[in-house]
Amino acid sequence: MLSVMSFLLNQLNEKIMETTANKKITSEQAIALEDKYGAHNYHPLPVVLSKGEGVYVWDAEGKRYYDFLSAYSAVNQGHSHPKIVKALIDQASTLALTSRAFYNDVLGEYEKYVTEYFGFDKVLPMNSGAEAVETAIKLTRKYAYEKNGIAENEAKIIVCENNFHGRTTTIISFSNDPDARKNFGPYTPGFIKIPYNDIDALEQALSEENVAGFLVEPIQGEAGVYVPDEGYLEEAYELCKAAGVLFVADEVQTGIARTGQLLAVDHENVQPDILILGKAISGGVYPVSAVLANDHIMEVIKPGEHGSTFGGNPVAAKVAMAALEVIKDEKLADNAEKMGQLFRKEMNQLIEGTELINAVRGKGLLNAILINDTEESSTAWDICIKLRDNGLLAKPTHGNIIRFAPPLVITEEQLMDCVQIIRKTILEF
Ligand code: IF1
Repeated sequence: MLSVMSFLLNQLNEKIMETTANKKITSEQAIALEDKYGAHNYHPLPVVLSKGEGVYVWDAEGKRYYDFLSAYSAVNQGHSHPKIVKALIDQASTLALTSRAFYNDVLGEYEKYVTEYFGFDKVLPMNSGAEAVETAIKLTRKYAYEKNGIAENEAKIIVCENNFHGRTTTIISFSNDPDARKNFGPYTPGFIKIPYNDIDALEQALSEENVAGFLVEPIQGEAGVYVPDEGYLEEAYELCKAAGVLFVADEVQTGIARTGQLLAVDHENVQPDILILGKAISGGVYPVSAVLANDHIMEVIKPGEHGSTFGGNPVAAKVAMAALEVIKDEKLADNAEKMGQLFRKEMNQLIEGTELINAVRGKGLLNAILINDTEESSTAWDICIKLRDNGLLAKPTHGNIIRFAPPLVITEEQLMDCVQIIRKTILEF
């Protein structure tokens, strides 16, 4: 059975190789095509990737790189993990999509698996991270009206400055990043913005009327891997509980073993009322997101009130189960913790010998180095170009921060190899 499977896969691979070999384009051509025919809503690092495996990616000319972005932490299990890819192929060739108009024979099994895995009564499956955040917002509001007696249309959700929760109209309404917001208004009302990592500000906001929830990233990713003080999440959680306000954790980026625990809130023994997951819940091979909550919360959503054509489709369900199994089987949270400690230790040593880096921060394998230059400078970008030339891919954020987030399957030997590339690049810069 397995040998038939791998024979078929090989045949398929050869077919794909043939067709791509025939139409093989250069990196230059690929960039020119995107430039001409695609919306310019991103500013990619100039590298064109055509293959990935584990911690490695290859460009169109066959040069190999370490991937130190992991598709913004979606590829925690490594590129094209065979077990996850097999789940994808098997289910896609059996039954790909039914919509939720009918039952399918995989979704229930996944729902049982994922709720037991994270310790919640129920899950609401969606596709992208932003959709899952929207779902959590709707759930938080509806719960406030139907279970907490807040008057219709009056519910407020507390959010943090410098948050990143996605790109929908409502989500950008409570962003304070001008690029994400400007000229996309009018904005959705109903949000209170407070400084991140500020318990007093939270306490103050919780004393306002009609507060339904507190939506928070356990570590702020887009803000440049900003780790709050130890105890912040637990205190925030306790304050919310005392105020009867839902604690909503956006673990789209920090979840699924990235920070050295299955969830970043696990570092502080917090069980959110609503948990938002995305990205690595699929190992990056398929868009899968999820909102988890217990019955008394989830039951406020009834048939016809929320959904998505693709949410909870059989492929997504099988892929997510495989991706979550890989996390446990390969003990990726432990590895992220160990490799993260080693990485920050090595970076701190590097910092002692250079003026170019001010600090390293992060948790597990979600880390960033702060470049000793202004946000307006191109230094971080230029360093990333040199890192690329030396075989490691990372992306700057805010002009002077470089995020380092390799797949969690990275070995110590590979990590030390990467440390050497970073050291060499920085010292030669
Ligand atoms: C882009 C950052 C990462 C997220 C959290 C929800 C979403 C995200 C905490 C939405 C998405 C992304 C998307 C990405 C850049 C990125 C990002 F730089 F903005 F902060 F990962 F580091 N909640 N994060 O981080 O999920 O709808 O994209 O599936 O290019 O916009 P999505």
